[in-house]
Amino acid sequence: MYRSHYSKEISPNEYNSTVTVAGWVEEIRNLGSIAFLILRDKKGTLQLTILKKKTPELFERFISLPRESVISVKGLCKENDKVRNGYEILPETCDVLSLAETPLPLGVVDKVEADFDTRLDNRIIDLRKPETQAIFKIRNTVLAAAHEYLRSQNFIEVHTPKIIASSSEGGTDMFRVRYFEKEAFLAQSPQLYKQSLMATGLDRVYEIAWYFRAEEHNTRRHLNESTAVDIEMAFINDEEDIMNILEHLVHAMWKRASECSQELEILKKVVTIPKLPFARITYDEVVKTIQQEKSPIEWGKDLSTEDERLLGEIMKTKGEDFYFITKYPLTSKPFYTMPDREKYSRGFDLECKGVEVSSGSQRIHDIALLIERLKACGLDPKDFDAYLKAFRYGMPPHGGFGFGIERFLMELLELNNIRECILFPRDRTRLSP
Ligand code: AMO
Repeated sequence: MYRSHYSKEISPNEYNSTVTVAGWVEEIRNLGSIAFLILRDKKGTLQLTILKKKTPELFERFISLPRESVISVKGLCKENDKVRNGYEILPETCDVLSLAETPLPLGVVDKVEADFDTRLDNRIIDLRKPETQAIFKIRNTVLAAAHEYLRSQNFIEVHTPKIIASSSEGGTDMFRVRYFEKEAFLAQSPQLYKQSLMATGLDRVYEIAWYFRAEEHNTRRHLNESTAVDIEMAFINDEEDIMNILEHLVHAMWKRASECSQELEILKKVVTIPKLPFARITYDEVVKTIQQEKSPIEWGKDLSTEDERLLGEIMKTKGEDFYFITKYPLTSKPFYTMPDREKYSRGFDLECKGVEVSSGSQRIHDIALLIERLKACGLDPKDFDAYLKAFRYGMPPHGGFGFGIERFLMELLELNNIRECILFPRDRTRLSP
């Protein structure tokens, strides 16, 4: 193997023995008779120290290596308390595994920050930066926490089709695809399938997957391809049962993130674990509160970005970073949402510091009411035949939520742009890399 140890896994036991390390050449400092090469791997960096007198041929090879080339080096590991890791490696042999071209389109350790588009255009190099990698390491950790929490609550993981025949969230922002002789769409949500599963006896399911939205607007918090944690559960009393799972899920993910001390240090962030339960505020209360702050919102309309921001500030003064907005008007929620007292619904959103991170609801499980609501929303029940079938032969009361992973990470790490939280973002103008 080209590597026996990662940089951060060399312990004092290895001092005075031969190790093999491998990675990218981050920096070379040539002081004439001695050169220092900083080698970077997944765990961090280490120092190679090359003495010209001792290994003249190796010295020449090292100082001419272009930055970001990939090498594997075998050498003696020596204790040195002047070096950051407490050790340095004195190379004996070096395999150059790949030479990097010059100039680099983007520096990895440059002091001057490149603009965001240059970073995204060269994402492979951008992802070599410890601060970019830290986001994806935290992402990996919080998703592990999500799987663990949901499984501990008896949810089973499922995977539903992403090429679908009808829309669940409204037709305008669907990507159309040609499916042989028919027209199909890319899924905006697993909505219709996760609900259908409630008719099978698999009464708690979750899915972590990709979704596609052809939203035209290019904002700092929208993606055209994003990932989400979705759940659906049956035999609920009302939406409160769903909100309870959601707040505990968020708490478990947030808590696990707070334990990523190395990554948080790299990102210079502190994550404070929110207290449970999260505040609940009804839509009516929200409208009243923000109208007092001169918002032009009309009852029945969805909150604008500015309304959400305003509410976020008000809730902050009350010490609430997370809060549910409950009892939305029926008109502002999708057809499958359970109505409540005439004009209201059992739909809710979870907000974090003025940004929606999740929405969910109790659903309609009575087929007659479902057909009525489809028609009231201007939809043709015939287009939903396959979905409606699930309601004809015994469907328990149920509900669920969708929780955007990139939105969550953006808020968790207080990042300015949602594109930071996805490896290769897709937006209105970006389809590559
Ligand atoms: P909704 O449309 O509110 O609900 O989406 C759920 C969550 O997904 C995230 N999200 C997005 N993230 C990035 N870019 C986008 N364009 C984008 N659109 C949505 C948000 C949002 O809160 N079927 C329902 C969920 C349910 O009721 O179970 C749905 O899709 O974090």
